[in-house]
Amino acid sequence: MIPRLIASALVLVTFFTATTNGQTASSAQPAATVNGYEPTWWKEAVVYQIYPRSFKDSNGDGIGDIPGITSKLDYLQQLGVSVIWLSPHYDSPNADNGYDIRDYRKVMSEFGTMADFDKMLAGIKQRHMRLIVDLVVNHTSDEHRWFVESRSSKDNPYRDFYFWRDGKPGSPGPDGKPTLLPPNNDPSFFSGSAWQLDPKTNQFYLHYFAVKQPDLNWDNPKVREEVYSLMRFWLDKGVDGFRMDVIPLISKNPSFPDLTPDQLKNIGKAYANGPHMHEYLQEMNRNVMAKYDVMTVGEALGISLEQTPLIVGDSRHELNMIFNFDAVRFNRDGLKLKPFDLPTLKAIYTRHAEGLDTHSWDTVFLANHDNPRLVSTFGDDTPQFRMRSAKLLQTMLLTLRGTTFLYQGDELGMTNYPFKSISDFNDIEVKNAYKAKVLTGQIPEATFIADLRTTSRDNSRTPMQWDASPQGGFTTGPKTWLAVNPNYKEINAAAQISDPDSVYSYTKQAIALRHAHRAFVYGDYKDIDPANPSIFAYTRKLGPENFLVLLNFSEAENVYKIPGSLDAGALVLGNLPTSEHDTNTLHLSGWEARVYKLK
Ligand code: TEU
Ligand code: CA
Repeated sequence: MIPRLIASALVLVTFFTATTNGQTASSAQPAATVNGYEPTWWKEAVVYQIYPRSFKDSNGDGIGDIPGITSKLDYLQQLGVSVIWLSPHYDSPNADNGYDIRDYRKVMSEFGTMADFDKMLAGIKQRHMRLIVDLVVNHTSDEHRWFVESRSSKDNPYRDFYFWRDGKPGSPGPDGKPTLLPPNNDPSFFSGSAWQLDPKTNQFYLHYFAVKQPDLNWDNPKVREEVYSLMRFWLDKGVDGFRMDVIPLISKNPSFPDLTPDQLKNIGKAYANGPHMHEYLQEMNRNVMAKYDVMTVGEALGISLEQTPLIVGDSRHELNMIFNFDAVRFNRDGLKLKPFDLPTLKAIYTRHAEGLDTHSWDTVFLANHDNPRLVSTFGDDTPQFRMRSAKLLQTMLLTLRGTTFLYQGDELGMTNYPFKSISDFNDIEVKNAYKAKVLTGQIPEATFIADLRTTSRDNSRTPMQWDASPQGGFTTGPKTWLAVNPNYKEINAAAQISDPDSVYSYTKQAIALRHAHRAFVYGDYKDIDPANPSIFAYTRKLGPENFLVLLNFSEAENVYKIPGSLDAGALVLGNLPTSEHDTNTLHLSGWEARVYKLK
């Protein structure tokens, strides 16, 4: 008798001691996982990207700014977004619209003051939202103090903040003088060589992007310390994390060998994943992120799905998640769009579900400031199907596995812009390509412009369409830095906020559905009909919760028999009125989207 009592007493004691000074014990207990995932705020977040130059102008100069964003925080809160990603807001000469930073601790004068920033951040927090800012530290502006110093002389203390190399002797120039060729054949992403000769010291410096965006030398520990210090500056202000620009490119092979013909076919891959990339990301995490409750998402140009767990694996202590480019550019061939093939797109999500386990979190996005508009590229922006297909795409983005990233204006179904001539464009990538490809006669101008109407980044950078007043209510001024899409009278926020059938209202519903059901966050994902050429059908299952998402990616009616004797139960979301439920056969109209509870 006694022994059992003692035994149970013993258990009690251990339990008790465990709980009493439980703080440590229980805090030591990892939070209960959900379907194997450690629940965190940034996994459950719906992120809304703001491109500040195009969001809202508050002072009539035709350029969006921070007080303009602050004036629209209620709009974002009512939409239901939980995190705002702000594209660069720092002091910049805008060679690449802010992705060329001159001073990391100063707000761009066109966007406002630090006080404006602090007021915006406070407004975001008051509305229980969070803010992540853009960290652009693969390169700086050539007007940044560090580079101005660096280029001034070979023995300047900042010389080694960047990559300087001697050129190769080239054939004599027209004046008979020897010319210098770049150190190697590295191309820039924005056309031409990635090397620029600087007459002051007669050496070349590296710039993977524009000439005014020299790459930082992360092998120099002073550079890394400067970066960690500026990150702390913003986190200490209360910022909740970073979107990190082309972060896989930060470690270079300092001997800069020529690229092979194969590597020249995909320079993103050639420049990414250098010898110290993981070491530097781990050092950054130890020195900065580990000390704050923050979210980090890396823009992972050149990183494959297979390499992704090495960056986002929670035991790697590098980044929380990355943007892979496989889906957003699945139908892209350089400046041209390839025919849309749904099974190819669907296969990407199945590969992600199989390639990223519960310790490697994913992102879900199909649009941002570097790609054309969502509905025009993945949907159908003709008048008959624009709203329906825009809603279908929001359904997809908000029911797939990973943190959802929405881009400003897609909640309204904004479309690509009818560019007519090169003068309509602002983007340096376009202007450089025009010089490199059209003025050299490689591509006829008409073809070039026609291609860019479907692929240019400027399609997503036209000003936000707030109402039907002049300039779409983006500004009270007479002009804008980039033209407003002429369809703003039909497509604008004011017309949609109070319209229950609008793309805005539907997006709000879909966001609410995601927030209400963790199955859409942590649930298992399964494509139940991968080969179907027009229907994207997948389930999200978490414990008792089991949802079926059906998306008709064609304008044709589809009488759809759900594979695998699954029965659709109650309808929880749909972009068209329907009375169909508790059945195995559904009549899906063109671009119809439905989310059912599975029986
Ligand atoms: O983008 C990197 C990137 O992937 C794109 O530049 C892409 O290579 C290009 O559009 C080719 O089509 C990041 C920023 O998001 C982008 O806005 C900047 O221009 C770039 O880095 C340089 O900072
Ligand atoms: Ca302004």
